[in-house]
Amino acid sequence: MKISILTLFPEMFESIFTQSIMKRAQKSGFVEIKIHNLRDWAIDKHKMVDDRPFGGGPGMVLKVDVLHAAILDLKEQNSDAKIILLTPQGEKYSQQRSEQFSQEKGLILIAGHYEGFDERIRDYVDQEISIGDYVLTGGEIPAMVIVDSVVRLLPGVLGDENSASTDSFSAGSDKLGCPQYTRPEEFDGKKVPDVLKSGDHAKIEKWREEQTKKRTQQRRPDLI
Ligand code: 9D3
Repeated sequence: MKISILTLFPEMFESIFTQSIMKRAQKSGFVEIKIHNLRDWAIDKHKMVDDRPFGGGPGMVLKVDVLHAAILDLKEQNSDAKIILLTPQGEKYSQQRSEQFSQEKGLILIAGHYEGFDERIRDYVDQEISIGDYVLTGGEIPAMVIVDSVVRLLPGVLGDENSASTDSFSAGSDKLGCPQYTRPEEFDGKKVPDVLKSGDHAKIEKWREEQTKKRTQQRRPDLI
C-alpha cells in the first residue's frame, strides 16, 4: 500500500514513522509512506496557503486552488488512492473503517492545521474523517492514527503473536481482552490468580473467556 500525507507540518510525522513497527513495515515493503508539504504547491511569491474568510471572522481558511493542485499531483503519484480529508465534521473513525482502508491500493490523507478548508475542496475528496468528538489543533494526529491502525492490518506487518485477527474490536468480536499478569507472583499484597499458575490450559481458557465477558459487560456494555 502507498500512503501519501499532505500537511503544513511534515516534521510532526518523523518520529512516528521512523520507529518500531512502522519502520519495519516500510523497510519490508508492506507500505510506502510519503509526507508532502502543502506549501510546495503555493502559487504566489509569498507561498501563501491560506487566506482570510469571505464574510469576515477569526482565523484563516486553506486555499482551494493550492489544495486542488496538490491533490492532482498526489493522485498522479498514487493512482487509485482513496482521498481522505481529516476534519472535525467528518464521519467518526472506527475499526471497521480501518479494515476497509487497509484493503485500498493507496491512501491520500489531507491534514489541516487549526483552520478550516475552503468548502469547495470537499468535491475533490472521497471521504471526510474525524477521529472523535474532541478538538485538536490539526489533522496531523488523526492522520497518524489512521496510518497506524491501517498499517498494522496489512498482511505480514504484525507477527503471529499479536496478529490483528485476534483484536478486541475486529469484526465478529466484542471483547476488550482479559486481565494479564507477569512476575512477581505477589505485589503489594496482590496475588496472581491461582488458575493462571495451574497449568490446566482448558481451565485457563475458560477463566479468560469469563473474565473477558464480565469486563466487557461492566465497562463497555455498548460493545455487546
Ligand atoms: C469553529 C470551528 N472548528 C471546527 C469544529 C474549527 C476547527 C477546530 C479544530 C477547525 C480545525 C480544527 C483542527 N482539527 C482537525 O483538523 C481535526 C480533528 C479534530 O479536531 N478532532 C477529531 N478529529 C479531527 S480530524 C481533523
